[in-house]
Amino acid sequence: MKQQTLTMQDALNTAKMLSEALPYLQRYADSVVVVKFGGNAMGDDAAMAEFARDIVLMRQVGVNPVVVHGGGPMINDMLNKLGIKSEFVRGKRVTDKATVQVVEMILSGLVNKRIVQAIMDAGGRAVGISGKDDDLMVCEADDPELGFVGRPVEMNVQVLRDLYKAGIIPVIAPVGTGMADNETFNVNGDTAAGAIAGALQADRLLLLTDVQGVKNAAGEVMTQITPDEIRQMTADGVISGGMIPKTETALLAIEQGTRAVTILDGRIPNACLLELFTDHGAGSQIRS
Ligand code: X2W
Repeated sequence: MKQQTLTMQDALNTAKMLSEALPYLQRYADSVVVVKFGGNAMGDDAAMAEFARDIVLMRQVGVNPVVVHGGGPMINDMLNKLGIKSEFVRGKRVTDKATVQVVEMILSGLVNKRIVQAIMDAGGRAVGISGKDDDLMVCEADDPELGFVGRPVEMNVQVLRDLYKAGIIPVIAPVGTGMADNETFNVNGDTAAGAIAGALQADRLLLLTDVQGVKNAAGEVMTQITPDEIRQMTADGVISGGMIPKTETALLAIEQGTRAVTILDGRIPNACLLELFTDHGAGSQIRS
């Protein structure tokens, strides 16, 4: 007899939950889901392990997850240690030559490999790359005021298809290459995730962050929003600050063919599963 760690009621609930997930599992079989994992959503090792389990579970049930990560807080820590000052203009880090080297080191090295390892530890297969690999994300300078901040202008996403078709979960650091030789660009993680989701015509883009979602003028989280509502709320100043790059990314990804974008709190346990496989959903879903 199996050792009993659950009560009968808990076990029944688990079985019922799995059964209720069937229509969602069927709906998302073979779909492409781009998940942006922001530095603020990463948390401690336990939270990282849980995120990795969710991603591996998605893969196990036939979804093709593509992970794009951030790492802003980790870049800040290293810049502080090195005594390099850093500032943000309109949500993007002003990036000089010394800063872009630290950004690449932290994103492509430390953060990317931490996520790859967590996925491997959860029993999945993952390969970590940046936007430089196979010219995945070719950029131009976004704005002369920002230095080496990139705006993706050409996406070559075949490498991602090759990886997920082989059962491998791609994990992407938002560092881009340029048109000229030997250029490196720092790309905002949300921007990179939107460009990748758009180029892949992904079924879903999940932007995991540390806020509950998009709030209306009364401060309530809106569960469903259309692109037109987003535009209106931005013009009215209801959407502001750090939410702007996220909603802009969402609109761009939808314009390019992503079916729906969800902005959700990555600190909620099993946020991705809640959103994809339950009646409840999570955060704010943007779709036409
Ligand atoms: C970001 C890249 C990392 C990022 C930066 O330097 O912080 C720009 O601002 P989160 O954790 O998703 O914020 N790049 C241009 O986006 O990280």
